[in-house]
Amino acid sequence: MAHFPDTRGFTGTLRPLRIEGDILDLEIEGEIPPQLNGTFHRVHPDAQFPPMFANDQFFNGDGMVSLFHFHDGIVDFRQRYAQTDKWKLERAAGHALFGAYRNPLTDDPSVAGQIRGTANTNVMVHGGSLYAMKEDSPCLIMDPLSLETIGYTRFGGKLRSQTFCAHPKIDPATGNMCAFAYATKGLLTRDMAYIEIGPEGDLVKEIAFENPYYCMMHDFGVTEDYAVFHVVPIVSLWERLEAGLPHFGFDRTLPVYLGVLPRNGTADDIRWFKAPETVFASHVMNAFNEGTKIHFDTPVAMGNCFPFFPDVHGEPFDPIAARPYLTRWTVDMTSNSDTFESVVPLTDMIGEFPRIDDRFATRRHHHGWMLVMDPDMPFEGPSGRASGFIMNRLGHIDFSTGQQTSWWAGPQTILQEPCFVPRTPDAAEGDGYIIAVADNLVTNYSDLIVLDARKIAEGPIARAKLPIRLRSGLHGNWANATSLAA
Ligand code: V55
Ligand code: FE
Repeated sequence: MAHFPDTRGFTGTLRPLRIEGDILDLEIEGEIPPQLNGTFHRVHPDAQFPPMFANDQFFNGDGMVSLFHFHDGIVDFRQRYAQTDKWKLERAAGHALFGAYRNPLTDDPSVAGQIRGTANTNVMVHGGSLYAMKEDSPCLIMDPLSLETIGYTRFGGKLRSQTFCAHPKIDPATGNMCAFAYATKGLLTRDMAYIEIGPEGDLVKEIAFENPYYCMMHDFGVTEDYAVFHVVPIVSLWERLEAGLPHFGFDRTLPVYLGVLPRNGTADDIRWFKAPETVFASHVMNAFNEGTKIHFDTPVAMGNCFPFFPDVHGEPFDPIAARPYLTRWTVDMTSNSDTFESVVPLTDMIGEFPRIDDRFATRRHHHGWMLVMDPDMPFEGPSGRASGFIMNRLGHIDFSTGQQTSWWAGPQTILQEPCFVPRTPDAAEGDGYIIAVADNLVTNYSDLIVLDARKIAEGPIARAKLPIRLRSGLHGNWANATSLAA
């Protein structure tokens, strides 16, 4: 008999959903542009069974994958669990067997040595397969349309890394998926790898290297010539796991680095540039290089953004310092100095979940979108959400003109990560649509909203309406119908 913890992480707006199913032909408000032909996959953590510990955290839930299939102005919805090894073992047992987030010392002994991944962080189509990813584990392969799980892949046994990141990018020049991995040789190790997967899903590159210290390596940047790794002190130690502390904690006494690896180089070619001060950064909007000069756009906060990964020195969580602002970090591979060349704030919008028109990844981007928190707008939803962030606006920056626009989702709604869809395959950069899941926390329904990407202030042109509210999610991606046939 399931009984979830009576805590904020499992009740109210974070009540588990656990619904798998299909809805053919969602109710539409407005009109879905008929040229939207393809799929939007996104994922949220959603524990299959009550967790072993009442203080279980959000990032530990089993991956629940949603598919919005757009065709002929119609949107079909499908939702399935990513059937990880963990999910299957727990399904067979009828209860949780894996314990705390990234702490195998808390697992039931019957699952010792099993892959602990939840595939709950990102989903992306590549080479006709759906990659469901969690950064502590190998990549899980699913069927993009049926959402059937095929299983973990090591790319024909060729990938040496035990893990695969949740934030790969597609290089538009080669069609390669550029990825990385950390803790490649085991939990808490400093071993990393830069990885490229060819358009057919074949491993074409794996460059092993070490990072300055073990930390959460959640995202990275890829330019035409370089892979760029931001090292932020969200750290861990075996002693923490033995003591039953959260896997990660924030350590402000450690430096922030930007590591730059030439994509055609070796581990010996990496340079680590030190940031002027220790700050927090998680997601990367995009990176690009002009010769040896590398620009890296990331939302930067003065303090820790993760209250559930508390400061290792006991500093209290500061919600104001946790506000991120998109910032451009620049380093130069030919510089004699091991520090950043510049740190330039790009906006005064408080924002995270940055995205670009992915067809322009690795090159200078002229458009970016992100979720924005506007604390000055009224909010009618239940207060005290676990993350403390109420992402009530969608923001757009036109980097050519510097113009910033945004759309407020209203007092009842929070937004999930936006995704850009080009109007046509060869449309100009930024000419297309933004799609995003919008959760109404009062009516408890979610809509998939569609906006004109260059006119977001006008609000949605269409909504595909779900008869349920989805759980807060992480990441998702669009795939054209043609790439599904690949
Ligand atoms: C993040 C999300 C994760 C995770 C590590 O910053 C970092 C997001 C959903 O899981 O395990
Ligand atoms: Fe992420």
